[in-house]
Amino acid sequence: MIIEAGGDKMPMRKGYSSVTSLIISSLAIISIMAVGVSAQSMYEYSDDFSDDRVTTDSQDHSAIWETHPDISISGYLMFEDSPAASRSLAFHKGFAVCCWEAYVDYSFPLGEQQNAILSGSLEFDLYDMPAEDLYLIVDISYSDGSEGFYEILTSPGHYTFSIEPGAECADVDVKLSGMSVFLDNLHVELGLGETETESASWGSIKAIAGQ
Ligand SMILES: [Ca+2]
Repeated sequence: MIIEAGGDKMPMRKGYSSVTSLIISSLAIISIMAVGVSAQSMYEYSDDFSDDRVTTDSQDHSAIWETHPDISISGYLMFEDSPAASRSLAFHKGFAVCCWEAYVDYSFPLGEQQNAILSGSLEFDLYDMPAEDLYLIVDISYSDGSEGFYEILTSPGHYTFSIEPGAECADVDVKLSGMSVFLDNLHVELGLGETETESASWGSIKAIAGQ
């Protein structure tokens, strides 16, 4: 419309108008991209193991026993009070060397979500079982293939880990495995960017640019 108003009678105005149009189009494109970057939400997941939600919230886990089995080849889990007298997830050692660790695997955020994980944190409390060697392996990996981390914890305490995947990461896998430990107060926070930047395709950009 601006170009038409300038017409052939006003070549200078036409040139100015083209630049103006280009600027407006550019601003519109930038605003779309900015929406994708700025639209963030916080995802949080907590489990104090006061109920059995881990059985449905985790992707996979060792067998969970109500009482200690007479013998278990593989490591196993139980809901037991920690030394802090709070119901927790206990990782018990299995009989066979091949598979004595108990484990629980999560994929966050739970459920199907169209998000890009920007950053986050993983926290939990770890307690040891009396008179036993303990360890818990924390294995974090990202769905975009960016480098995760792997750490072996050998002492009780409160732990916090940073979650810093690549920009295109949709899921973070958290695998916890070990023995002779109580896990409690698991907490995950993820800063999520909506994947609206993907909708700023050439089609939508051209539509806004009026091409
Ligand atoms: Ca608890």
